[in-house]
Amino acid sequence: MITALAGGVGASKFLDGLCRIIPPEELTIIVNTGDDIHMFGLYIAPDLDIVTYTLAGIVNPTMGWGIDGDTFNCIDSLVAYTGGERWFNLGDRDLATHIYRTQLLNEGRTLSEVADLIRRSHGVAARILPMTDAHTPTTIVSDEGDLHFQEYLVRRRAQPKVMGLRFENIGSAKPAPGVAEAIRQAEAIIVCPSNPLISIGPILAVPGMRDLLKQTSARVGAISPIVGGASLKGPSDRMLADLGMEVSARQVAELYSDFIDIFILDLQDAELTFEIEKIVSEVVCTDTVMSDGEKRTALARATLAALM
Ligand code: FO1
Repeated sequence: MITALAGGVGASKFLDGLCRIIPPEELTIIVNTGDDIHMFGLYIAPDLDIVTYTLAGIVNPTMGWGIDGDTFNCIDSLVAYTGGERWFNLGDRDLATHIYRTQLLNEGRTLSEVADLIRRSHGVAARILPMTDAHTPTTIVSDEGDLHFQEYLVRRRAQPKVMGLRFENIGSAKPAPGVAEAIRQAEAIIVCPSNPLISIGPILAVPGMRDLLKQTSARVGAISPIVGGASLKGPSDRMLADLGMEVSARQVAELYSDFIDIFILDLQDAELTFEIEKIVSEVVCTDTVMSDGEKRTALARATLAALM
């Protein structure tokens, strides 16, 4: 059994590769829900949906989120009513997921129950768990004031300077059902190449999570989302710099150094191997840039070979 910690787009590409080389029913994915947001009365869970749609083979391949070929009629009509701008693109078919999820949550089902129903109806064999059933949205403390993560990332295109992060309500959150067991019982645990601050960070901030990762007998490996001093996708590099951290794979390794056994970094960063070996017991250097399907599976193979 393999357990993965995942954010959105980068993680999903890796997980797609992984599911092509192992039986997907042997995989449990613990997903960040700090990006979750209420909009138009609906509960939107972007990373859960990105992982589900990618593994179902229906994600928009250009954007890495949303459903391929989706249309945007409903959101355009909604925006016309409210007189606002269409800054968050909820597609018509994607909206069905949010309506279904919200209806079930309103009926008293938990986020983990709903995530399971949704992934099963899309024929996804891997188990997909939210990190917690509580709503713990990420707030970006910025030079423009406090912003919900999606407002910072999508509406303001990651332009505001990040001065701090807050994971709301995290202190009282519990790991979702199945999360602790998936970490304790795994043969190997993989931290996907996701933003260490706002994708993996919220998962690690759920009380008890870091201790579970430190105590598991499984080997834990993390893949760097920073390559050559820049993030491949998203604002990880800018956020690290804004928060006074080094923009490097070494910095990512340091953020995880208390619970990982292996750090996987890109060939472009090979010269950092020696430095990272001072903080993590094993360092593996391989091609981590997943520019096509073959590279996704190659990275998954290299990661498993290092871990098992
Ligand atoms: N990202 C964007 O950059 N623009 C969007 O309009 C947008 C809409 C959207 C709708 C549903 C969904 O599940 C994800 C969506 N994303 C969008 C992606 C999302 O903002 C982030 O990439 C993730 O939260 C980070 O993993």
